[in-house]
Parts: sequence; C-alpha cells; structure tokens
Amino acid sequence: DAAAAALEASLARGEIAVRFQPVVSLRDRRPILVEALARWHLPDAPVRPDAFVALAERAGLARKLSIAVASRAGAELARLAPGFPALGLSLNLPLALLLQPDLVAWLGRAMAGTGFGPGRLFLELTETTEVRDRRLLLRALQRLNAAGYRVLLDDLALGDGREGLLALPFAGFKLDRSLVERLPREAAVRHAVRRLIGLARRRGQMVIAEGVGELGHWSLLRGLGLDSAQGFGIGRPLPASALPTWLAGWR
Ligand code: G
Ligand code: G
Ligand code: MN
Ligand code: NA
Repeated sequence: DAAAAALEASLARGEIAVRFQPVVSLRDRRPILVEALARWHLPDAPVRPDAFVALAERAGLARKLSIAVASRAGAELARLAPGFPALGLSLNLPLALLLQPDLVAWLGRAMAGTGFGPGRLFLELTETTEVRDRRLLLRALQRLNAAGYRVLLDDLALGDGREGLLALPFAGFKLDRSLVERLPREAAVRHAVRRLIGLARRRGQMVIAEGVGELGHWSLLRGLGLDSAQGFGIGRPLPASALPTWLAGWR
C-alpha cells in the first residue's frame, strides 16, 4: 500500500532519524547507555513511532528499519568521540527479529566500524504480543548471550503475563512507565515491584525504571532496589549533537 511504499522510500533515502534517550545509574548518577528511538518526519507531520514500527512489521520492512536505526545510531554516536564517554547503546527489537537465527550476523554487519560491538549493545525486546514458543525465545537468548549481547525485556508491567519470561536468560528488564508513575502513591504497587526486583536480583538481572518524570522520586526508586532510570526528568530523547550538552548539565 501507499504508506508502506512511502516508508520504504524513506528508508532508501536515509530519512529515518534517530533520537537518543539516556539511562543513568541510580547509585552514582553515571550515564550507562542511550536508547535509540526512531523518528520519521514526513513533509506535513511526524509519524508516531508506534505507528510506523507497526507499519514496518506489517510490510516486511522491520529488519530494514532496524538496520537503518542501528547503523545510523552507531555512526552518529561514533562521531561524538573523542571526549564523549563510552556509553552503551540500546536498540529496540520486536520478537520476530530477535528470533531470527542470523540476527547476530546482520546486526554485526550493521554496526561494523562504529565501535559498537556486542559488548556495548543492549537489545530491548519490545514486543507485547504473546510469546508462543518459549523454547525458540530461549534459544535466541542463548545465541545472543553467547555472542556477548545483553537483552532486556522492555515495558514490563504487572499482570501482563510476561513476568514469567524473566526466568529466561535476560540481562534485565525495564519497568513500564505506567508502573513507575504509580509507585509514589500506591503501596501495593511498591510491594509488587519490590518482589519483582527481588527475583531479578537473585538472577543477577538489572532493573531500569522507565518514564521517570521527576527527579524527586530518585530516592524512592533507589530504595526499591532499582539499578537505573530513564525518563523526561533525566533526559528527553535528543539528537546525538545535543548529547554532550546534556551530559555536561547532568554532571
Ligand atoms: O519516543 P517513543 O514515542 O519513541 O517510542 C514509541 C515506541 O516506538 C516505543 O515502544 C519504542 O520502543 C518504539 N520504537 C522506537 N524506535 C524503535 C525502533 O527503532 N525499533 C522498534 N522496533 N521500535 C522502536
Ligand atoms: O516502549 P519504549 O520504552 O521503548 O518507549 C519509549 C517511549 O517512551 C518513547 O516514546 C519515549 O519518548 C517515551 N518516554 C520516555 N521517557 C518518558 C517520560 O518520562 N514520560 C513520557 N510520557 N514518555 C516518556
Ligand atoms: Mn525501549
Ligand atoms: Na520501554
């Protein structure tokens, strides 16, 4: 259809831009990584990421989109050095791509020459659709772990049926903004989150709070045992060129 053709043309012309949102340590404030967030701006208006990511998946362009985002993110961050710290880079990947047996090969090619090898990359499993075959996901995680990647379960909420996935060898998870927002006012949510974090700790998994809008909640998050945090209160998604200024202000 027309939308798919427009996206394919934009991909071919290198028109998919990337913004970077920092994740910082709740212990020592140090920036740990930046998450790459794709942006598509048509002449009249921006297209919402969730809309064009879904379009890409429907149109068989998901892999092309991921390669475009990954290679552009790597190239733009590489251009910031020297003087910019060796932060990690986090990429969002839907389940269908994470399961691809040749993911390690094509992602490696996309990042070649950028300085972002597996040891500096985090992969966020964004998919909210059901994982039908856990063994396939387990095998994919084993392949990625063996290659040195760290895979995070993105947007984990309570009662969404995905908690059980944490028994798989994920490096950690991101606590969904909907939960993080409720923590200050709801003891039951704090209790449930503490339990999740306890489980993660025992498995050596890291836990990132998403959607932290106010720095006032820092000590609450830290007290719950969260490792790190991301959100508009820390840093908005920024173009690569704005990261050094953000970093200088953050310190
Ligand atoms: O800023 P924000 O509106 O970017 O992101 C909206 C949604 O789009 C989020 O769920 C995010 O994970 C997803 N998203 C952003 N960039 C990418 C990308 O490059 N690939 C995939 N699969 N999802 C992305
Ligand atoms: O699903 P994923 O977590 O990858 O999506 C990230 C999305 O969340 C992006 O759209 C990003 O712009 C948005 N986001 C990040 N931090 C905040 C925040 O503090 N508040 C709000 N409302 N959105 C945020
Ligand atoms: Mn994400
Ligand atoms: Na997320």
